[in-house]
Amino acid sequence: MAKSNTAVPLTFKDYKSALKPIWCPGCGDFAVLNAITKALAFLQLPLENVALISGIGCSSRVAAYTSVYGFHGVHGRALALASGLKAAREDLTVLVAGGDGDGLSIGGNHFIHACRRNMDLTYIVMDNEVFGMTKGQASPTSEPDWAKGKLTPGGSGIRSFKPPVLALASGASFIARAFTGDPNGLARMLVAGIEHKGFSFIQALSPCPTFRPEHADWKHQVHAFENEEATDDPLVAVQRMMADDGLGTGIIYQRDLPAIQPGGQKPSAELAAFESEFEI
Ligand SMILES: Cc1ncc(C[n+]2csc(CCOP(=O)(O)OP(=O)(O)O)c2C)c(N)n1
Ligand code: SF4
Repeated sequence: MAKSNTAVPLTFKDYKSALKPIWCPGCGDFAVLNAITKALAFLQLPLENVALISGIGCSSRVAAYTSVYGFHGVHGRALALASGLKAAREDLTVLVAGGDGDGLSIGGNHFIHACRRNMDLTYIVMDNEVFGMTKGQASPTSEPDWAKGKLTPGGSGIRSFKPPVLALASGASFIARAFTGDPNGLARMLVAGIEHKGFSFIQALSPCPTFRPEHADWKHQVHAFENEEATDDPLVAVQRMMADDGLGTGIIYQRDLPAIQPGGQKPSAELAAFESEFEI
C-alpha cells in the first residue's frame, strides 16, 4: 500500500483502489463506496491507519474498491474479523461493511454481540432487502409476501425485522439510517459514526435494481425523521423506530456508553505455556 503523503490533502479519489466495481448499473452500492471515500477524505485519515473489513456478497466487494487496508472475508464473519483486528490494533480506524444477508442472516449472532460489546467499530449494512449475489433470495429484511425466487414462491411468510431496533436492544451506542440516493447525507453519517467512540451502526438503504427493481420508488418514499436530533434516550429511540415505516433517515440514537477495548494486555507467560500444550 502507498503511504499517505501528509503534506498534500487527500481527496476521495486517493481512497479508491485501481479496481473498477463490477456492480450492476444503478446498484446503490456505488454510492456507499463514494460516501466511504468522501468521509475518509473529510477526516483526512491516513490510508495506512484505516481498515475496511467485509463479508461476502455484492456489497461486501466494497473492501476491494478502496485503497485502505482491507479484508474481504468469510460470509457473515466480518464483525468477528473486525473485532479481532480492533482488539489487536486499537490505533486503526476499523470500518465494517456488507449486506443485510451477510450481517443479519448468517452474521446475525455476530451482529448482536458486536452491538453488546460496543467496540469502537463503524458498521455499514447495505440493505437491499434481498440476497443479491446469489440471485434474489429473501433476506431477514425482505417483506414476508415478497417473492421472486423459486425458494419462496408466494413469499417467505416470515416477518422482517427492523435492524435499528435490533441494534438498540443489543446495546449499540450509535444507530442511523441513510439512503444511497443521498450520498452526501450518508457520508456525513459515516463521519459522525467514525467520530463516535463505540459501536456505530448505519443501515444504508441501497437498492438492488436487478432483483428488487421496485425499490426505485424509495427515492420518493424515503423521508428524514421529523425530529432530526439524535436522542440518547432508548425509550424515545425505540418509539421513533417502531412508529417509522422503515424508510426514515437520520441519526436516530447516540449515547456515550463504555467502549470495550480488550487489546493492550500481553498474554501472560502462564497462558503461553498453556497454549504450548496444544501445539501439534
Ligand atoms: C457460508 C456461506 N453460505 C452461503 C454462501 C452463499 N452466499 C454468498 S453471498 C450470499 C448472500 C448475499 O446477500 P447480502 O449479504 O444481502 O449481499 P448482497 O449480495 O445483496 O449485496 C450468500 C447466501 C456463502 N458464500 N458462504
Ligand atoms: S445483483 Fe443487486 S446488489 Fe448485486 S450488484 Fe447487481 S444491483 Fe447490486
